[in-house]
Amino acid sequence: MSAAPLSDKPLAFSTELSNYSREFCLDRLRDMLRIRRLEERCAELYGEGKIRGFLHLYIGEEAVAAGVMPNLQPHDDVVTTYREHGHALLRGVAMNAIMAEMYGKQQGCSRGHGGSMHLFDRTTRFWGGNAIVAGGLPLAVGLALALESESLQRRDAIAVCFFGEGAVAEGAFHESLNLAALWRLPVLFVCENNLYAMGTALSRSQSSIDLTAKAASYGLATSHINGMNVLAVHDAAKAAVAQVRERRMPFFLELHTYRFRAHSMFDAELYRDRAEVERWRQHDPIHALTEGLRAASMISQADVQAADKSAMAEVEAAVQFAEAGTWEPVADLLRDVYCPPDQAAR
Ligand SMILES: Cc1ncc(C[n+]2csc(CCOP(=O)(O)OP(=O)(O)O)c2C)c(N)n1
Ligand SMILES: [Mg+2]
Repeated sequence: MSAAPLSDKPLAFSTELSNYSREFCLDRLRDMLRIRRLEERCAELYGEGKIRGFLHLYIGEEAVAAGVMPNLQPHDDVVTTYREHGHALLRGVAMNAIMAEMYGKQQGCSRGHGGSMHLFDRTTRFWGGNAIVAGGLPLAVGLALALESESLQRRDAIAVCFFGEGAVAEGAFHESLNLAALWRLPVLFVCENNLYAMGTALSRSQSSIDLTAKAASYGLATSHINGMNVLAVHDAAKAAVAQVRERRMPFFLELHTYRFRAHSMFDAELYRDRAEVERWRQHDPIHALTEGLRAASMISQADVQAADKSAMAEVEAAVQFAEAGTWEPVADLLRDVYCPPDQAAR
């Protein structure tokens, strides 16, 4: 697969739909709608003060998680960034547990200790959101190293790491890619290139914005595709996952995407103009798939409405679950807080 040069414009939705079954396409639509409706509700709840702290929405980027995740096996390892609600959901973490975590309730997937940026779930091998830019990459390398030294049970498992293009400016990015290639580790690096790291455009922080060239310089196989097209993402991820699984070598997959909302709930968005956001909204991954499928007569308006209704019902049930949840007793607040003994004595 060749790396297309980066542009500041979205790539066209050009997929041969007849390669996919109706049910497969509907599932991808459902996946993206579940993320979209969950996050829209979270934004409302934030405004009501029900969800507090940091909240980074993935709205606009859903095709990335929805395209990559179905290619993974339950025994694979997954790490992500703080913009990880969609990844957790599609990895199989229950929406109830995600919403309760957003509220900081004990029934949350991190027992209310993590909040939006630290969703975590051992049973689905979802090893967390991570607040540190590039923080997940060394973890993925370590997980893959463990896989290669482990018993035969998980021999064909891989580690998958989602991160933003802002990670490229960090030393951990380069160290991780280098070691993964040097030690021949099965890591799929999924770079969600949404063009900005907070308010900094990639071209303002990097002398070269060809990220696949950087990855290739460490010996990784790479590909770069339209991250607004869930089917294209799925196909590219399928090929990449197969390579990593079979060859036990890392792969760098760059998805060109865009976040429609602010970086977090505190962001005046002075670094991009509205026309640019509008241009990208024309390539909304949910709308693009829906329209493509309807034009090909693969789905009806009723199918879309049913998928949307089901997503909204799931979200409302999750809100009820979180509302009914319990706060951690004050006496337990320090239970998982580590403090060296000499500090504790002070
Ligand atoms: C090591 C580190 N430096 C700085 C920050 C502050 N920070 C939080 S998010 C962010 C931007 C990251 O952008 P990117 O990796 O592109 O991810 P995106 O938010 O676009 O998904 C920065 C600089 C941080 N969290 N960690
Ligand atoms: Mg970014």
